[in-house]
Amino acid sequence: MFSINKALGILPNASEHGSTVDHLLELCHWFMAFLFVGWICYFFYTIFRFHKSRNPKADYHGVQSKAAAHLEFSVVLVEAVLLLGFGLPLWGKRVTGDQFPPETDAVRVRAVGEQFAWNFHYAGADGIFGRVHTSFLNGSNPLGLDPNDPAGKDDVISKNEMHLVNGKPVVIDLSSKDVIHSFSLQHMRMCQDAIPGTMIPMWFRPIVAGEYDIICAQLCGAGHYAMRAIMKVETQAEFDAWMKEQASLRPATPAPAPAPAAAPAAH
Ligand SMILES: [Cu+2]
Repeated sequence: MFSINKALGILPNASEHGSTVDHLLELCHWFMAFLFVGWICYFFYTIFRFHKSRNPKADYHGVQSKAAAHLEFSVVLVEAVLLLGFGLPLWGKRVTGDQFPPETDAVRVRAVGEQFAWNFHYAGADGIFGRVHTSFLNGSNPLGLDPNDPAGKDDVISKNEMHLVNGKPVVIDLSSKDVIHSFSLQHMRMCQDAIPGTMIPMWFRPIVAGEYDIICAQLCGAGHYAMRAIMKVETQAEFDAWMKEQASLRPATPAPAPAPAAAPAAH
């Protein structure tokens, strides 16, 4: 069957829930197409019907028929069904706590946006995220990992590259270091604003292995166009190998923050 989504160039879906989002999009597009054609026909009808030559004298009674009101009500009804019957339940599944997969079954990632890159933080072999604090932030410690926290010793930090396991759910805790960004995973049918000072969880299950784009969907500054990262969906073995490689590349402890500049000497 002809699909408006496809005609508009929707990217292939790679997540478990994505087909339900596509279904809703397709319904909305058909409804919009129907309204568009309807309104255009009505527009031309009014041009013809209320032309000056057909109505030389103004009619002070106006339209008596209730057809327009009934039509408007039907449009509102269809929109309410789309929103309450399809949209809200889909949204609820992604944001309500009891729908999230158990932590032990999921890949857990912290994603932190900054002008203009995405940082990813994995808990490493011990499964515990090291403590982070803004006071530890510097060029070689982009997430402010506390060098004194033993839980953080094996953590994996990656820039502009997120790895996921095919078929395994992922829980991403999303945040930002500076301004509002938006973490957009078009193939996964996921998009969430990254807001400084907050940690927003999102989850999905990737079901098609491959390499996908992660883009920033919020105009966040002059380099916004280049704020792009890669998402690799791979087998558990490939994922474990990548983790091992990243852990071996990481220096034992992040470099300490540079000492504050010395006060100028008094004369
Ligand atoms: Cu951005």
